Amino acid sequence: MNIDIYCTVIDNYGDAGVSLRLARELKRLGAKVRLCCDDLTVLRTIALPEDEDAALRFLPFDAPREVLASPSASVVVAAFACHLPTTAVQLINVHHSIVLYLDYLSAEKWVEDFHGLPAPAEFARGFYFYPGFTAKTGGLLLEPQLKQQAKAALALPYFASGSRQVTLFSYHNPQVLSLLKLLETSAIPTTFTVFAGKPLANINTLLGLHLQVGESYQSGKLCFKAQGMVSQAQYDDFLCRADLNLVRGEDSIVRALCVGKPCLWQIYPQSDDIHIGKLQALLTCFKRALGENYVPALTRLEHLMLAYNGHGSWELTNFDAWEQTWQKIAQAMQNYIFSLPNLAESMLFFCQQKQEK
Ligand code: TRH
Repeated sequence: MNIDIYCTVIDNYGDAGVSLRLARELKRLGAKVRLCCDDLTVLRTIALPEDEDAALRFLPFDAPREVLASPSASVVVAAFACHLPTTAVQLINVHHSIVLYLDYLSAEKWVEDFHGLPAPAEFARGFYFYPGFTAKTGGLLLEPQLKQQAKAALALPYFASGSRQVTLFSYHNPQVLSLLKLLETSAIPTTFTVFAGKPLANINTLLGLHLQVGESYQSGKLCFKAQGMVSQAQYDDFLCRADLNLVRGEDSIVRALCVGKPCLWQIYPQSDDIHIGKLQALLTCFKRALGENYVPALTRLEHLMLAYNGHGSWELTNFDAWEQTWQKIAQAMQNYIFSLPNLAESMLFFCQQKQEK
């Protein structure tokens, strides 16, 4: 199957990140993929050189017709409501390609109803394609390698390095300060790997520092290490080795959940606090999936995540006692995540069915 994925980078890394993971998975499953992106610099910051080969090509968003037409794609993915370039639209109409409108990830219930529905406004064979947290959605990008890597990391004891290893990938977030105060009360010292860009700027603002990539700062039991951006593969590795992951956006929360370690999600902020409803929908989904026994702990986690996102107060006082419970629910959440469909497999299956009709 020849698949073209179109992606525009609005801000940050998530749009390119998800498109890249999807492209890589489709390639692994035997498709020939072209990833057309309007910011190849962002894409190549998080990709590995070996990602690009005969089966996966990175192209500019407005790639020329002679390139796109040889051969023309049988499936076109328009990621995150991007407007397809004119050349792509013309070729889709000539070849009656299937068009999938890949949407943002959400655990809201309505996603199940809209996943796979025809979207005939623009093209004869256009469909909405929703990632999600239930078997009735397209599922998540869960490649077998990450599953193996996460399981191997979980077999090692927590705090193996002698301190709590925390990855910090956030937007501007004053609530990080409340978390630091809590961690100062822990019996175990904490080392933060703070990623460059918004997370590092946030820590510098909150602590009145001028920390640069490569530098460290120690304050009591807390140590901060400023880390440059790495490839997705290396970031996954950081997540697997950490004891606590502070993540943001849709792609890093999925990776953190896969890893099966405690995590806090700073969800991408939207107007009218729409994102808060989405955050609660995720916790509701886990309560439904994991059952009654997990509801009290998941409710505590929900309060913690809400507080981390600036909604509600920090009720937690004994971090160390809570952390043990947290480690157990993180593993239960991982088991559930691993039971979900692989988005790339769902996509190929969906397209094969549509092609047979
Ligand atoms: O970068 P993000 O904030 O992306 C966000 C959201 O996706 C949001 O929906 C979107 O609309 C907005 O951008 C514009 O967070 P996210 O989704 O977690 O994506 C981060 C990507 O960056 C993910 O693929 C992991 C990757 N990454 C690396 O490859 N290397 C790194 O060093 C780090 C810290 C991240």
